Amino acid sequence: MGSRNSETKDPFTILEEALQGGITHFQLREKGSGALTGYALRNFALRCQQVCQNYSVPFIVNDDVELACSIDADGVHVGQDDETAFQVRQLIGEEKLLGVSVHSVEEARLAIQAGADYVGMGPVFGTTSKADAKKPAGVEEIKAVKREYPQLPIVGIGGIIPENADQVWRAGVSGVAVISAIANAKDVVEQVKAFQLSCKVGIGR
Ligand code: 3NM
Repeated sequence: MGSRNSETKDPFTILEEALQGGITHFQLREKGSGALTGYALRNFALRCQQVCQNYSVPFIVNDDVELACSIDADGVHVGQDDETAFQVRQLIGEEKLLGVSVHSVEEARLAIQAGADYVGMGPVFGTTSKADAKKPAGVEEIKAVKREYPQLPIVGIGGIIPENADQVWRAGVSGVAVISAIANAKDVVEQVKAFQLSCKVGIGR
């Protein structure tokens, strides 16, 4: 989530409520028109980081390796078009989490070689939160990566809501990443709990 993913609510309130609801990771993704830059971005990131620390939840930065290192974030997430995962692993060292967006078994293989701790796969469903999103991929490729690399944590992303999350869990993901369904929820705490329940339903726990 970034500073502009909700038109009605302050981002720190959303983050605080999402943490109260029980999110397990937070990724700062500041993109699109009106995105913060420079000191404003750094200050926004530091405030999000502090809120996450209050709940002992890892704080991950999307794309911006320099920002992540300068504020000592817990991890970095990069796509296929960003600095290569291998370069990022060299820059951030072994301690920080490295997440890589992949779309195939081959990209997953390369991400593992580069030292990824997890991979993001999407968009599973249609999304309006990412301007350059590919077309919805469903869950077949997630299943293929899971079959090939059963130990690799996969996070599904893109258009996921509690009502469709069960099929993503069943495909074998370790987590789902969500922007709009949480940022625009009437009751953020309840929405996060609905996602937790979808996991139990989805994998029959
Ligand atoms: N990455 P929402 S889809 C940030 O396919 C992002 O890699 C995607 O937002 C990918 O939950 C996406 O609102 C947007 O659909 C996710």
